[in-house]
Amino acid sequence: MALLEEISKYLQQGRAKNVKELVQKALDEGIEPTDILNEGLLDGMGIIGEKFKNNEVYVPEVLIAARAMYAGMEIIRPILTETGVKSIGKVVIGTVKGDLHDIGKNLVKMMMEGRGLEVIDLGIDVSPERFIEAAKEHDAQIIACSALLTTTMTEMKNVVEVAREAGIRDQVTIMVGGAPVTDSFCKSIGADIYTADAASAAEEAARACKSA
Ligand code: B1M
Repeated sequence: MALLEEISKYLQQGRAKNVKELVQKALDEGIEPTDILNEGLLDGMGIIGEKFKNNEVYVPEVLIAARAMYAGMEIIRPILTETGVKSIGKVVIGTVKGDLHDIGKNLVKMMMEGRGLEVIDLGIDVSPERFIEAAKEHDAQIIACSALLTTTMTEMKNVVEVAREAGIRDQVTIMVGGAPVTDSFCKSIGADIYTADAASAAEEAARACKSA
């Protein structure tokens, strides 16, 4: 669809204002928010990611594209998070220590809110101790950790360890995700649930809260 391709293209160019306008236009034309997200915004970010890997673009361009991504996400956020249901559970979410990537984490948060979960967002660079402290403070059923770097995903193991040391391991479900994370990694560190994308993360979190 031409409009979604245009969104992807403007996002790659970091033109936040155009992205915002086109996302609104796509919504007005009745295009599904999830299609706008996947085929427009995420498509553009994926292309930027490839170029970043191949040294065709650098950190500043990636940051400008990320800003355009946020501009688009802000328009669809109210629709994706719209829910008439009372909170079905509490989730503490964050990007692990040493890691500053937050686009995927924010998407997971958005999808979870859309499923009727209350989400306490700890932001980026979150230490294991902070995750546990917040889970205790808010009496959360779920701790959700995001990591985008192979060097920071190992922090997830520390979250599991600190939860055990704090005596709350049996009371919380620990969810992990992010590009380098896999199901076998999840199992190897003793976490509970791995999901590959934001929508599945929200679905699994809702399921875990309902069966708790
Ligand atoms: Co960075 N970066 N980055 N970066 N960056 C990657 C991750 C990288 C793969 C790029 C590359 O080389 N191809 C690479 C990591 C290599 C590796 O470890 N294997 C990399 C690197 C190396 C770095 C720096 C070290 C670069 C440098 O400084 N030399 C540096 C590290 C900074 C730090 O964190 N300490 C760095 C910095 C940055 C920016 C600041 C410029 C920017 C982040 C801006 C921001 O987030 N606000 C940035 C970006 C944007 C990227 C890429 C291009 C895009 C990431 C993204 O947002 N994708 C990325 C390349 C790529 O991924 N192709 C790259 C879109 C987002 C929706 O996807 O976050 O994967 P993602 O989320 C997905 C799933 O993973 C999942 O749901 C989402 C989809 O539905 N998911 C979960 C995520 N969390 C989940 C949690 C769950 C479940 C699912 O349950 C709890």
